Amino acid sequence: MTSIPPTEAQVRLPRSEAVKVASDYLREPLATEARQPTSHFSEAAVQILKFHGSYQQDDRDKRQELRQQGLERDFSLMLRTRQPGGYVPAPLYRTLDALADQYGNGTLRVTTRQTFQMHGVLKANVQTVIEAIVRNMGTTLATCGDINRNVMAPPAPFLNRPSYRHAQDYARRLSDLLLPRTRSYYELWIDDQELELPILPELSPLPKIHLDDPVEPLYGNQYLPRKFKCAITVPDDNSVDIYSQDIGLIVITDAKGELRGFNILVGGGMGRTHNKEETFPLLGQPLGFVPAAQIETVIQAILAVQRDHGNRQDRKQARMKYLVHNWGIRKFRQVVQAYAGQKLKPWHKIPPFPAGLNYLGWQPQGDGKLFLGLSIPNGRIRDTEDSQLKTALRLINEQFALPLQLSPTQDVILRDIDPQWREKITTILRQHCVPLPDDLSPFTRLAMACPALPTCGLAITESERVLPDLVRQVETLWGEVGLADTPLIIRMTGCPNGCARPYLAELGLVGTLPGYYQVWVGASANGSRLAQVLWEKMPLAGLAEALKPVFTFYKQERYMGERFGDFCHRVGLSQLPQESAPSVSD
Ligand code: SRM
Ligand code: SF4
Repeated sequence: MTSIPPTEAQVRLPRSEAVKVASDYLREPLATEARQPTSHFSEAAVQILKFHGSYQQDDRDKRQELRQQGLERDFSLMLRTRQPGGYVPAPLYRTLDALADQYGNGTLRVTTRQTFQMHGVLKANVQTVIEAIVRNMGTTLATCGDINRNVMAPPAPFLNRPSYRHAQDYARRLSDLLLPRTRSYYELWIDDQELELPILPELSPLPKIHLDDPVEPLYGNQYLPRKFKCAITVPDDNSVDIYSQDIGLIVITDAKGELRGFNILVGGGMGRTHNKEETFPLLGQPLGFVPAAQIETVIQAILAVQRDHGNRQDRKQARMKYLVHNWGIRKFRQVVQAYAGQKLKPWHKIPPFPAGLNYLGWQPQGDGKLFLGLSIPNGRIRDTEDSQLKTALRLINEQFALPLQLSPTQDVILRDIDPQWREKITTILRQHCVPLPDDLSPFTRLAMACPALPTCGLAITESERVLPDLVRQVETLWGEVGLADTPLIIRMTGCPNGCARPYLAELGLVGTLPGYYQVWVGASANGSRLAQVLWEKMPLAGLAEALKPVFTFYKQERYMGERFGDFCHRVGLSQLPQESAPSVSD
C-alpha cells in the first residue's frame, strides 16, 4: 500500500511520531488507502485513522480458526462519536441506531467517556457511515488518536442548577476549542459539497502557546505525544471521575450561580502495563484556580506544555500524568504559568465529593420537564430475546424525539420529557421488557466492564461478556454474609489499560492472563483515592468464593456506614483474610 516516504529528519523520530508528521495533517496514507478496494488499512493508515475516530479491529473469536484455514483476519472498524457532556441530539440517535443495523453489528455501545461506539463496520462502508453521522449533527473527529478526546461533564440535565449548566456549556466550548483545525476529516469523508461544515472558534494568537504553523497553531503537525482527556464537573458531583483526567475542571460559582471560574486538576490517568513498574495509575493534582475569562488560555497552555515536554520517545511514558509526576506539581505549575503569561490563583476549597452518583429513574429537570435515567448493562444497546432495548429506544425516539445524555457509567438519560408522556414511555419500555432501574439489582446498576473480547485488540481476558455472571455471584455472596443493604462498585477490564476505570472502583478486576484477574480494593467510593492490588492472579472461577472471608471480615469489623473501599484502606490490605485465595502458579 502507498505511503509518503518520510524525510531524513523524520526518520530520526520514533515511528509513531514520524507517521503523524508524514501524514500531511492527518491525510496520508489514509486517504489513498480509503479509496482502495482492500479489506483493511496498513499500520500507518490505522494510526492516522484513529484521529478520524475509528479503530481497525478483527473478530478475535474467529482468529484461530481463520489462521488454521490460512485465511486473513475478519477485519472491521469501530467508530466512536464525540458527544461533549454526553449530549446526543435526537436526529443523531436515530441515525446511529439505523447505521448500526445497516453497517455495524446491530448494537451501539455507550462508553465510559459518554460517547457512542459502533462496532463491525466494513472498510468499504466507513465513508458512508461517517458522512451520515456528520450530516445528522454528529462527528467522529478526534475521538481517538494523540489529541484531545471527548470532553466529559455530569450528564444530569438539572436545568435549574446553574453549575450543571455551566459544566455542560464549557464541555462543548472546550471540545470545540481543542479540535484539530486541519480540514482533512471533511476532505476524506464528506462527498456532499453543499454540506455546511461546523464553524470552530477562531484561535486568537497566543505567542508562547501557539506554534508557527498555519494549519494547526495549537497542535502542530506532530499533534500530541499521546491521547489527552478533559472533564468538567461541579463540586457536588464526581460522576465523571474527575481525578482520572489529564485536565479536570471544577466549576466554581458565586452565591447567585454566576460562574466565577474553575479549580483545575492535572495529571490524572489510569493506564498501566503488567510487570512494568514504571507505569501506574495516578490521580490528578490541584494546579490552582482560573477565572472564567482566562480558562481557554490556560487550558491551551497546559496542552502546549504537554505538547512540548511530554515524552515522544516512549509511548508508555508519554501521557501527561508522567510529566506532572516527574516534574512535580510546582514545576509543572511554573511552566504552565510561563506559557499562559499569568499566575494561577489558589485552589478554592470545596467539600469532598459524594460517593458513587448516578441518575437512574424518573427525576424533575427543574424546568417543568422530567428525565429518565436507564441503566444499560455495560452500555450495550441491543435487542436480545429477553429485552428489546434497542427497539424500545428507537420507538421512543420516533414518537417523542427526545435528546439523550450519555453518562460516564455507560447509562442513558432520556431528557426533556413532558410529564404527560411518562406513562406512554413507561409502556413502551415495559412492552419491550426493558428493565427499569428498580428492576435491576443494586450491583448491576453500579457495575461497569470494558468491551474486551471479541473486539478489543488489546484484551487479555473477557470483561463485558463475563461481568453480569460475576456480579450475580458476588452480590449473592454479599447478601449471604449480611451486607445486602450496602452498595458496592465493581468494575472490570480485560487488560490493565483501565478503560472502565477499575482502579477507582471499590472492587476492581483487571485481566492478567486468559481466565485470570488482578483484584484491586481500597478505592474510595467518591473517586478520590486509588485502589491497590489485593491479589495478583485470581482465576475467575474462584473469585467470588475467595472474596467471602474478606466480605465477612468487613461485615464484622467495619464502622457504621463505612464503605468497603474505605474499610480496606483503613485496616490495610495485609490485614485482609487471604486463606481461601486459591494459589496460582505462573
Ligand atoms: Fe480505552 C485503548 C475502549 C475509555 C485507557 N480503549 C482502547 C481501545 C481503543 C483498544 C485499542 O487501542 O485498540 C479499546 C477499544 C475496545 C473496543 O472494542 O471497543 C478502548 N476505552 C474504551 C471504551 C469504549 C471502554 C468502555 O467500556 O466504554 C472507552 C471509550 C471512551 C471514549 O468514548 O472515548 C474507553 N480508555 C478509557 C478510559 C476511561 C476514561 O477515559 O475515562 C481509560 C483510562 C483513562 C486514561 O486514559 O488514563 C482508557 N484505552 C485506554 C488505554 C491506556 C492509556 C494509557 O495511558 O496507557 C488504551 C491503550 C492505549 O492507549 O495504548 C486504551
Ligand atoms: Fe481493551 Fe483493555 Fe480497554 Fe478493556 S481495558 S477495552 S481490554 S484496552
